[in-house]
Parts: sequence; structure tokens; C-alpha cells
Amino acid sequence: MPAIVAGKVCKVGRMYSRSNMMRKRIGVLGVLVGVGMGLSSHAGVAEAALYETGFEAPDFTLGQNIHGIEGWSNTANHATATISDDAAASGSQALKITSTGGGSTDQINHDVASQAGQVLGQISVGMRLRIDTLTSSLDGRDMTLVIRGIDESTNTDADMVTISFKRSNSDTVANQIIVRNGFTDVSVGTWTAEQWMDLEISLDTEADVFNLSINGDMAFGSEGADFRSNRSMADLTNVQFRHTVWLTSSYFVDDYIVVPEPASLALLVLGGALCLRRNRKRTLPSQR
Ligand SMILES: [Ca+2]
Repeated sequence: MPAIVAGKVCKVGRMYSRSNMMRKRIGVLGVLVGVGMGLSSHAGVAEAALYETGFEAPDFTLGQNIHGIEGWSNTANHATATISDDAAASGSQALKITSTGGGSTDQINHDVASQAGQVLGQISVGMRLRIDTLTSSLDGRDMTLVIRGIDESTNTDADMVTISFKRSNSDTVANQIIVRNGFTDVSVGTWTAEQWMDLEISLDTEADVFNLSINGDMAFGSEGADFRSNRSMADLTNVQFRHTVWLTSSYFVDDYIVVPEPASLALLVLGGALCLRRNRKRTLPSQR
């Protein structure tokens, strides 16, 4: 039942512009959850975004390097991350990231924890992403959207979710979107140059599962997917955009948002599975 309901909500969601979508989703979901979806005990009260930006003025100015602004940092040797009006999903500006390639892995980082405080339990990270170019003379190159958190077994920062966008030229997996489910890479679709994608990653750091919505379509079924390397994770810490070595890229990020549960369509789909897994985990305290 949750998947069916989520499908209906997706149709409703598409009727709204992105700028209004998040808040209206929260309203729709509040009603749905309220009528008894049987989700976790956390469900029921919609909350405001923990962090949200459309990269517009006055918070961001045209041409600005985002390094050091609102938790954003650029530790890349070969990439720039600036506010641009070359393309925008909302308003007139977006974050434009370009990489000229080079012999190191570059990354643009958003320290979510510094902006949103402790981020626990069920969380949704949403954004619109538009890739114009990802090219390399070498196979296997990609830009990877990474969500990081605290690995409970080591109490250190680790990759929780990795979504890789493969290069666009002559690669056997060109233009594919590859997501790691536990220890397994799964192809969940393809990206098209110069088209905005609506991405929403819903996470549950108690059940240690996630799901990904691409333009409203869920990448995984009601069971969701396991965190990378089957890790048990606590707080969400960072969102990163990583470029493998020798990748030339140009892409845009807009309407970036971090929302606590249950303000996510994906969570509706996950709900049933999460309850089951949570109960299962309770019988295996050694896994916590
Ligand atoms: Ca914008």
C-alpha cells in the first residue's frame, strides 16, 4: 500500500513548482501520515527544513565562490564551485561546479551538521541536479554524490550513500547512475545532459536503510537499500560532490534541502520496511 500511495503523492507533487513543492509535500504527507499509514512512531509531525537554499541573493551573490559560505567548502585542486546564472532550476541562480580534471579526487563539501545541528533518525536530502558534461579519456570516471555520517562501529565519519554519475563518452556504463546497495553496485537509471533531475535521498539512521527518488520514481522497492558496506550509521554529517581523477565536468545544483522526517515522499515507501527491519534489529542487539 505505501508504494501506491507514494505514487499518488508523486503525481500531486508534479503539479507544483519546485519552489512550492517541499512545503506542500509536507502538508500532503501530514494528512496521509495522520490517517494512519502505519509508519514508525516518529511519523506524524511535519517539521521545517533543517537547511534549505536555492543559492539566491542575498545569501549568495552572482559569481561568488561558495567556499566558506553556510557550511560549503571546496577542497578541490581542479574544480571550482561558484554561484552562476548560466542555469537555474529556481530563481536566477544555482551552484555551478566545474572540474578541469587532474590526478586527484576533488570534492565539494557541505557540512550539514554545522548548519542543521545534530541530524538523526529519518532525514531527507533533496536537490535538483543538472549535468552538462562529464567527460574523460579514461574508463570508469564519475562524479559521485556522497552522503556521509558517523559509522557506529568506529565512531568515525564514513560514506553512507554513494550515487555515481558515470561519464558521458565511450564508457561501457556511460551516463548511468550507479548506487551502492550494501556491497553491490546497482544501476538505477541514466542521466541526460542539460536536463534537471529531481533527486531525493531518504535515510533512516536507525534502520540503516535509504531510498533514492529520481524525478519521483523510486530506485529501490519497499525494502529500500542498505547503507554502503552495510554500515550501521548515526548522524548525517556531510553531503559531498566528488570527482574521480581526470574527469572534466560541468554541472549545476539548485534547490538543495535537508528535511527531517516525515517530509519525504520516499519515506512513505520505506515506512513498512523500516518498521520490519527495526523490529528485526531489536532482536539482534549486537548489531546496534
Ligand atoms: Ca536557484
